[in-house]
Amino acid sequence: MSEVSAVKAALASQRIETPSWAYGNSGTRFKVFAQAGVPRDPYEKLDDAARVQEATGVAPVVALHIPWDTVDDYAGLAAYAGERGLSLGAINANVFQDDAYKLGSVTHPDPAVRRKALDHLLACVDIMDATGSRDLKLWFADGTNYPGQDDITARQDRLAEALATVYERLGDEQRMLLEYKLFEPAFYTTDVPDWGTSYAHCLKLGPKAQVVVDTGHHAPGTNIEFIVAFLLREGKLGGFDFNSRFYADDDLMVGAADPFQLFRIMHEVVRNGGLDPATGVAFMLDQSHNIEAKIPAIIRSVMNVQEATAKALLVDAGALAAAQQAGEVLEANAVLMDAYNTDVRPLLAEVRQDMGLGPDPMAAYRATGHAERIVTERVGGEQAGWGA
Ligand code: PSV
Ligand code: MN
Repeated sequence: MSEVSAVKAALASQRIETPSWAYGNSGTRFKVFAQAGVPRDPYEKLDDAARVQEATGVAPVVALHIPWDTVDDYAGLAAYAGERGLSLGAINANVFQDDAYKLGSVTHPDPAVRRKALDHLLACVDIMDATGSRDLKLWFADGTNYPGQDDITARQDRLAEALATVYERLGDEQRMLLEYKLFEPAFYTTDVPDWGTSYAHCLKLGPKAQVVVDTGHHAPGTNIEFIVAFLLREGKLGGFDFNSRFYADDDLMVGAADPFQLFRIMHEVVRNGGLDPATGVAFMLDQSHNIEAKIPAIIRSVMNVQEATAKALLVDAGALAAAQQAGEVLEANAVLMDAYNTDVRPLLAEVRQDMGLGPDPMAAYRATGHAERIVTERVGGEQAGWGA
């Protein structure tokens, strides 16, 4: 296999998981703007996800958020996905939208609230059994707003206890991905604020517990690619929640704010073997399309991840290693920049054509007429969105 064909093969086999909630309405805490044609239930979200897959060929997995995607029959939902060439991905637990969770969920001082949260997490594993999902994604809004509000150490103990119980419930092929986030909605302490906290809990739990890196969940200036390299080296990177940020947790399209950072992250992924499906790194999107059309925004995001991946694959690893070994700082940097500055769009167009797809996913989607159809067909009912 020539080098170019190896790059093309890697690009064709990459899998990017799209989030069900990105197909529904979302907004800021000031306003949720409704869009015509938005799905009204999880089935219509899958219909839209199928269009993303049809246009890109690399997005056949859809993550669910429970209870936003509650249905009576999860095996039936998985079958519905299968009929559309999709499968169901990470089950995202939601223990942050109930009044009971005002002071926390699994770290709440009241054991009854902790039990309620734990029961939800265990119910999510039941759903995974029905959908065939591999990953349980855990993000906790838990934390405190004021110094003295609660005991920081006791909250870590409660968290560890809940995680251990869920870990025990996981099947052999199932994993738990523990997401961290610096702040919001808690503003003083957050119980899982950073990768180190997540890593420490995952390490204690065992091999089925892995860290998930949401690219929007760090302090400004944080070197995310270092975190990625470290976690991959330790075999503890479960996956990404990709999105872009300018300020806080903006949830904008991945690669929109800083495509160079996305390239640097993907370079560490490639350098450390994370593109190999055997490592289990899940390339998930976690985005909200508040003002832009949702399906094209998701297609654009998939393309942005592909472009960063293609550039990372084009890094001349031999030349880079030689320059690094020789201490040739400028040469090493130039090797990376050469790859980053390559226009990979023609290469990706070829990859798509080799897969029997149109060269331009945005144009391919536009040509289907799906955008117009859903506006006329999806009338009545309640649009999906946060909490729906
Ligand atoms: C929290 O900000 C987060 O990144 C978690 O992944 C949630 O599950 C997701 O956003 C959707 O609200
Ligand atoms: Mn996330």
